[in-house]
Amino acid sequence: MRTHLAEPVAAALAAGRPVVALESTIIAHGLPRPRNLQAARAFEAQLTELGVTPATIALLDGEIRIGLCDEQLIRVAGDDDVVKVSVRDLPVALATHSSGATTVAATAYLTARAGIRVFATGGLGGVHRLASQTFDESADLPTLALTPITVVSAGVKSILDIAATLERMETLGITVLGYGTRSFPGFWVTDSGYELDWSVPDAATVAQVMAARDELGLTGAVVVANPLAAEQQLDPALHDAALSRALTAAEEQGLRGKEVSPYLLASMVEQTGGRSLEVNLDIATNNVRVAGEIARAWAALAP
Ligand code: PSU
Ligand code: MN
Repeated sequence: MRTHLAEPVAAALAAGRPVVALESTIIAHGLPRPRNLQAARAFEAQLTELGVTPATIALLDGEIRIGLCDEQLIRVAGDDDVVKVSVRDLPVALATHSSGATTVAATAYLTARAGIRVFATGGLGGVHRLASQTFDESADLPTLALTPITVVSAGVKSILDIAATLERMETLGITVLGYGTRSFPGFWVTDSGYELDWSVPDAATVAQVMAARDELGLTGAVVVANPLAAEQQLDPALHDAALSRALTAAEEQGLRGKEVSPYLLASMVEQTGGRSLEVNLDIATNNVRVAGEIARAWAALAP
């Protein structure tokens, strides 16, 4: 078998105890070293403290790992041969015994396949600016349309075309819930300026939505959009200035495919003098907490 469930994850699933999956591309390619390893460990510790079993997802030497030990986390955070793996890369990575960090799309797919219902990330991929010319839309969206998972994010990164991403999520039948808000978050900033149709007050309501989704036999994901508190956000003026410089730099580089998102994230860190990184870590911490609460509410619902 090429899928390895870590022992604590297998035990929690068998007993119906709460489990939260964590994405690894944010660790390997979304956050700079050595903060990425500290963050990966902190996310897991945060869940353990809540009584939730963490399951960081990655590929190591051609094997699917659902839950990593500390040595394996160190590899994902530090090894240069850990590639970015989206859904279409999964079979190739397995067949060639490669190691990879999984994007939201690949994590969602593997997480649902392992019987885990909730996962946490920073921000989802989506439709890139100028996508009408480049066709650059993250595989996160079509995968979430087909995957029974609840994913907690701070919306989509403002490097993207947020309006187009929201339209695509509507088309694809992805349920989007504002967590305590009707304003769609803009990742580093609390409010993207776009309104959502639905807001839920708490984790118990998200669990009820998940149950109703199952009852209806729907295929798609539930996206829980969880904004940062206003006092934690990146100063919107700094954000806008840094973003326009990052987008210009990316265009000058002529990047394509899977390089685009990591480049823009790293460029934002540079353009904000490291401030966007601190905010990114707060975002992920905030999402991990909410995902833990949802997993607990879900476990409490199940018979
Ligand atoms: N959110 C973050 N940091 C990240 C990403 C999301 O806070 O690094 C990653 C996710 O793995 C997401 C990916 O799936 O960026 C999107 O990449 P692309 O645009 O190439 O599909
Ligand atoms: Mn892309």
